[in-house]
Amino acid sequence: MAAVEKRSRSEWQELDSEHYLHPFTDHKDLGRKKSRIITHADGVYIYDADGNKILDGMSGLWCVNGGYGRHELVEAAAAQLRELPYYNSFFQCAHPPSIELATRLTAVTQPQFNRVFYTGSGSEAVDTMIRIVRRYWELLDRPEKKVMIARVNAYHGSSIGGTSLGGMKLQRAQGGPLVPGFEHIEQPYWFGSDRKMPPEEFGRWAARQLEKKIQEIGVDKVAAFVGEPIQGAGGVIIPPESYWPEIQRICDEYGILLITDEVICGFGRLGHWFGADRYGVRPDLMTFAKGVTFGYLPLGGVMVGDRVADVLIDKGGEFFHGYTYSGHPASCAVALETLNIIEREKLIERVRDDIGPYLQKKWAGLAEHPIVGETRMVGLMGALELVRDKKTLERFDPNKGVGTTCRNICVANGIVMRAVGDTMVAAPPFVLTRTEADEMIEKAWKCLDLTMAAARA
Ligand code: PXG
Repeated sequence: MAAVEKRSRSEWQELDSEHYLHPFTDHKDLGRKKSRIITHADGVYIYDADGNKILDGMSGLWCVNGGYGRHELVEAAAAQLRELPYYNSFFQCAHPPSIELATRLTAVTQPQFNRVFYTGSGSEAVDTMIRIVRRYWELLDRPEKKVMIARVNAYHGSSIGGTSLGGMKLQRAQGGPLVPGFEHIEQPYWFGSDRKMPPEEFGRWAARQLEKKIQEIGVDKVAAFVGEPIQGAGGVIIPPESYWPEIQRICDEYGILLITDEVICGFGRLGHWFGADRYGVRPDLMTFAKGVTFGYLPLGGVMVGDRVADVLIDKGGEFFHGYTYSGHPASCAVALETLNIIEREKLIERVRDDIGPYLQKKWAGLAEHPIVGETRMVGLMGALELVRDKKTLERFDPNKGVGTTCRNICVANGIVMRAVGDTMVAAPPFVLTRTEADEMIEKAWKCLDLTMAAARA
């Protein structure tokens, strides 16, 4: 028996407007336009209450990497809910799914990772990571080492910790004061720079902003550097190849912790298990969520490297931190089956060697479009820069909201892409076929035409 009432689209829209506060939403605006009600999904397609079929070029919200309609995941959840729907892992208890998953996670991560702390989401993973980092330096009798350095335009979640660590200007401007102890350096966004340096030189320059910041603050006060391997919500900022090796060098030289926030990049998005693997860095901690369950149930966590775990365990006593849903049995069972699917269907190899390169090539072809100033894509994570003038790369007037227009045109024409300002981003499921990739590119081209017409009108 379905627990969810069947209603008409307009009834749902009315109830939605009256009762539901959505994430990151202007409700006065939404009240006028009404929500698009998504009712079901299959493969790489979602369907709305009017029966429109839309290719989900964003994998939900960067998470449904295995596509919709995965019966194995439904069965894994149902079986676990029957066996043991919930028990906590406080008070010296544990249960098989959380233990099995911990073991599997340490096998797919770099060798320094032998332990995991579970959370219910990416934001909770980030908060957990912040508390672990602070605790680590306290236990080493360096309590003054508290400052964590992140990047401008980084997204690390919406908890007060994630908001403070993150570099999203508008988000940070609301509801202060923020948590102290976070500093921000420039992001490795070559297209967004004055482009006077060649990309590789720019990458080294951007990385050296970390060194400059450490020297400015004093290494005695710096705890860690945190970055998304590729910034996702910030607009798929793909760093030049020179960037991460230089970040690694600086973290090593100054002895600070290196942390990658793998909430989007983790579990295959870049054609490697983790973004850190793609860029050849050795993080001390990694935060994850989203793709670990293909988004079918909420789960997040922090992989804790030996350097940190050994100190926490040997010297730390009780760590006063944890969540009711840390290691939820059904979420862990779904994550285990997700890992099975990734391995059985060789989805990471598929992103790296097959559908990734195929889509990348087609995506690069969109650079021919008159309002596209740059295209970029690694694995299945890409962006298009919309520009007013293709020759000078001058952007549209930001007040015109051309990116938002393009996003709306995309959805109306059967494809989900997300707009970050005038940067269009895409991150389709790993199971995307070549035919579906062709469809994605055809639709994107058509939507760019329509956007150009709208922007010039
Ligand atoms: N870190 C990173 C790198 C993320 O991308 C979080 C932490 C927080 O995860 P939770 O599970 O608490 O949402 C994220 C989440 C967007 C968008 O519009 C991106 C995210 C969330 C919502 C919207 O691109 N990323």
